[in-house]
Amino acid sequence: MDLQDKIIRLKKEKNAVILAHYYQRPEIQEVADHIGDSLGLSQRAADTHSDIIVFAGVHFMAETAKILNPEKKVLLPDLTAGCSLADSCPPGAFRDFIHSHPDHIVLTYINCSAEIKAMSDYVCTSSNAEKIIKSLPPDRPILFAPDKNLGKYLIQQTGRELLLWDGSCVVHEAFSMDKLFDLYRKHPDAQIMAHPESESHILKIAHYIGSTAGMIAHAKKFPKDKFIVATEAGILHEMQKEVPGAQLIPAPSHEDNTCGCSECAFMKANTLEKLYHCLYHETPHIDLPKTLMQKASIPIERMLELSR
Ligand code: CIZ
Ligand code: SF4
Repeated sequence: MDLQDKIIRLKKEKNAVILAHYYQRPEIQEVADHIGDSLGLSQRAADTHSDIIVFAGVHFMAETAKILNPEKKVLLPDLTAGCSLADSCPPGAFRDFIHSHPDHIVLTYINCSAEIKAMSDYVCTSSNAEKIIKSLPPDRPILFAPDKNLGKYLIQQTGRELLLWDGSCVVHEAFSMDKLFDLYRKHPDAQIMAHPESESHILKIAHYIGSTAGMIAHAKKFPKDKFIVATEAGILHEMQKEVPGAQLIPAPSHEDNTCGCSECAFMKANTLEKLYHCLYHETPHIDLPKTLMQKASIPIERMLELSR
């Protein structure tokens, strides 16, 4: 029996659910019960009846699943699967930042630690950020963290002034404008799609800007088209399954790596072997203090309520 069959058998025996992010390795996406973006996977985590949640994603995502299911075991195949964006917002410095702006509503992108969520009034993802901002009282100033690129994009989209934390994602800042122009010159009939964590010069030339789930939905409207996709290259696996007739080209990175595209090393820390071992041994798992989970659950629940 191969590893994928063993994982599928084990998850049935243990009544476990496997949630995989679009940026996971294809062989992991293939054994998942649900594949999605941060919002979709949080929603699946909130309504699961399984005893065990295996989160094939990064640490902050598994933490969110744990906060929504404090009584359940939440496994993460590799505990070192972190996030450069979450790391760019350390709790001590963020506490000082919000204390020096006590009148501001604290809105945080879900790509942050449980400690940051516990200091927030609302959490959002790139799928629902605009909707959440539009629901906030117009007379209150808003502080947004940790992603400054998404923050700038949201200011432009909503017309609301946001006080921004200076954080970013290495993967979405790795796209090369020069290489992208060269590629576009070779494929002038392609649509450029970009994630709003990308820098503003990339967003300026994009035909479509949206979350990972948004990009897949957009591609489905043009199933025979050609797309240059500026987000983590793992998304191409599920996108190609959804639009088999489309030509998908990953946007080029300025780094000279083997794929020529931008990959998240944290997401790729999870492997099929690690997934099997973590499900078999039920470790490593996410452990958080109860009071922290209670505080962090409030802004997450508000987000889920506003995303229905
Ligand atoms: O960059 C990420 O980690 C993204 C885009 C997560 C998500 O699903 O929104
Ligand atoms: Fe974090 Fe960027 Fe990786 Fe997403 S792609 S998990 S924001 S480092």
